[in-house]
Amino acid sequence: MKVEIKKEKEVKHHLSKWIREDRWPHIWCSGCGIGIAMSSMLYAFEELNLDPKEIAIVSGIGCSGRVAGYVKVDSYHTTHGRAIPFAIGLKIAKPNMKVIVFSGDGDLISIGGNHFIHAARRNFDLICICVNNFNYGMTGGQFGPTTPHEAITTTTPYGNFEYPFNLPYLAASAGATFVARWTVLHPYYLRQSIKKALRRKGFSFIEVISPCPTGFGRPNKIGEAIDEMKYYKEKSVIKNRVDPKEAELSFRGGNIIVGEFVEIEKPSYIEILKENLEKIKEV
Ligand SMILES: Cc1ncc(C[n+]2csc(CCOP(=O)(O)OP(=O)(O)O)c2C)c(N)n1
Ligand code: SF4
Repeated sequence: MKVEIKKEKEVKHHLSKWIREDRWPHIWCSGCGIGIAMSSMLYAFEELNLDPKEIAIVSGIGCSGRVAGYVKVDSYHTTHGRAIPFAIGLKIAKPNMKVIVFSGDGDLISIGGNHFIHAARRNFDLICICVNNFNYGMTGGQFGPTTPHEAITTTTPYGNFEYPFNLPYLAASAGATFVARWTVLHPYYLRQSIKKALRRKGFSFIEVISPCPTGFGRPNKIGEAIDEMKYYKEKSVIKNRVDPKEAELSFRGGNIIVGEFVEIEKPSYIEILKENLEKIKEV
């Protein structure tokens, strides 16, 4: 029997419908976790049988922010820290679209932190996926608001003396109605949480803990990306519905608590907006 071997260019990836292949190769370092976070989202689209025309992705600047450019849907690579306000404008103009903000911890929580807390407070209808690699990967591994205490970065060569945010706790206390955390070693659960977020209203926040072997793993002697993945395997504990205040995240021997922590119903911003516009019309 003659076996026909397809040329490399003829072999299509089963997610190719969702990828702008003309942008390949991507910029990510080998062992970076952003690709797993992105493909988990693409599998979620595929499994929900979504129409690419009903999705928009907005990113800020950074390695994680490159996702907007790689996914074949309406996408916007905005300025640093401004993905959320851009996405808010888009969702108000196109309320039937599923608007996803996909960006890094520095982009969303440092320069974009103010937008983040107010979007959560308003229960604005967005899905916010935050790749947390504990540093500013793209610009050379500086420390940021999620860098663990005592961690070494290019700007904290003697150890970070600040304390980091616990992102699920921040999101929940600001008002987010769906809050989850997974590592990139949990792609199945991550995909399920993204699917859940795609089916609901209001502000959904999903933190994805991801290795940045270049900016964070190396200076902190974690080893290669595979060693960080082994750490996730040994230390991750799934605790769904735990109070996010108790969701520990340790890089010095403690645990990484993952799971879906918050899922509550509250009127979403778009619902309230529509209701109020109707009231004004009656006046
Ligand atoms: C106004 C402004 N300030 C600073 C920068 C430089 N800058 C680009 S990306 C980045 C940080 C990105 O970090 P993060 O969001 O954690 O993403 P990562 O690269 O780790 O995925 C910074 C500070 C910029 N582009 N614009
Ligand atoms: S610098 Fe870090 S976050 Fe950026 S692509 Fe490399 S591993 Fe990924």
